[in-house]
Amino acid sequence: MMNSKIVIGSRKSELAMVQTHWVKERLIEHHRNLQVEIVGISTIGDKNLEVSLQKIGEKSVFTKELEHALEEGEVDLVVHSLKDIPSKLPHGMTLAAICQREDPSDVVVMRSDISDRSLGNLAEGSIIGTSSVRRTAQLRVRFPSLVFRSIRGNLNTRMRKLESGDGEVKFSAIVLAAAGLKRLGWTDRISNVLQSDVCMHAAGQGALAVECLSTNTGVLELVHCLRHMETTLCCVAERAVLRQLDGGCSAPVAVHANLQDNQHLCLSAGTWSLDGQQKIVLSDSCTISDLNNVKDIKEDVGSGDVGVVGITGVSDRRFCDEYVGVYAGVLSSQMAEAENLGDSLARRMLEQGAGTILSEAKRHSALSS
Ligand code: DPM
Repeated sequence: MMNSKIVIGSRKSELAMVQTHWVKERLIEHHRNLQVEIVGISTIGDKNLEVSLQKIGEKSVFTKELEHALEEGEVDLVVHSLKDIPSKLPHGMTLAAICQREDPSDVVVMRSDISDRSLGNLAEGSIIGTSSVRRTAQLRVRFPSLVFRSIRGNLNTRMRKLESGDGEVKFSAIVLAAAGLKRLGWTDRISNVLQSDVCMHAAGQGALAVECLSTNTGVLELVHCLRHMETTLCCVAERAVLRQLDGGCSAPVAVHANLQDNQHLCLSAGTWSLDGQQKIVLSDSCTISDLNNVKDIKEDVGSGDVGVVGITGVSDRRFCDEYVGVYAGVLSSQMAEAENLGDSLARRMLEQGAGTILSEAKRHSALSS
């Protein structure tokens, strides 16, 4: 073993730390002698708790400082929620692994004293907390009598604001990603799961990603054990839509991909005006070739104890192949198919006017938030 210590960078929120520890545990399971240190780093998204995401306006609100630490060599890899990672990565960065996805759905958490209610039977004018224009646009049309208000802060803060209010504002419910609640052990607070016909999720929602310098073949090799083929293909298609539509974390773009029979990749994607009145939602699917021959995504590099530094085949082209920022490994041709599916679906959306809906939505949300 050459170098058996790695440093992982993470945001400091409880959710980010739980996610990073999960990755650390999986790595130690696969590489018994590995020593892992975790370093907490604050991001703009964490520092500006009172300003809405749209106003900060940066696509990389949650990732910039972590990437800086990678560039400076302060950390070897960083762990993020994939949905917080822009579809265009800064030059020199790669997503070395996308882990098996948790439930990607959005869920409703009702305030404790009205936990038996649902969005459909709340009093007119009840306030629902979410800062996501994607969620607001989709839910406004379905529940026109409810009022949607921004709520910021990490999950713990939001749960507190739900129970005790936020200044003058008294929320009846908040909308969150199922994955975050599950990881924090708050599954029992979920009142309703929103199916994709009610609220489609964000690109990459529910999946964790490991980012590193694309030249760091040691880390690319080390994290192979974390890669999950089905999740990776779905997320490449979803991210391709986001990139093609030029949506960031503050755009009303939603998606849903799944792989059926280990062969058919099905993708739906939509964009909405902020009031939800205008929308373009399309679906398509493609066949992913030879997936049964790629039995195990982990097979393309050695398993067991590996050194962090030192790998053969560095000049091999496969180490450079990237799809929407995601490192391909042995899956290059399949990832290209997934990426094409997302690209072509988004191009059809643009032909039908998605560009106008999106630029209007972005202009309005920048003004109002
Ligand atoms: C992004 C959005 C939100 C986060 C926008 C969106 C939600 C903001 C809000 C891009 N990142 O989804 O339309 O609700 O005000 C975030 C969460 C997770 C990752 C929390 C959540 C955990 C789940 C996961 C915040 N990022 O969405 O409830 O791993 O996907």
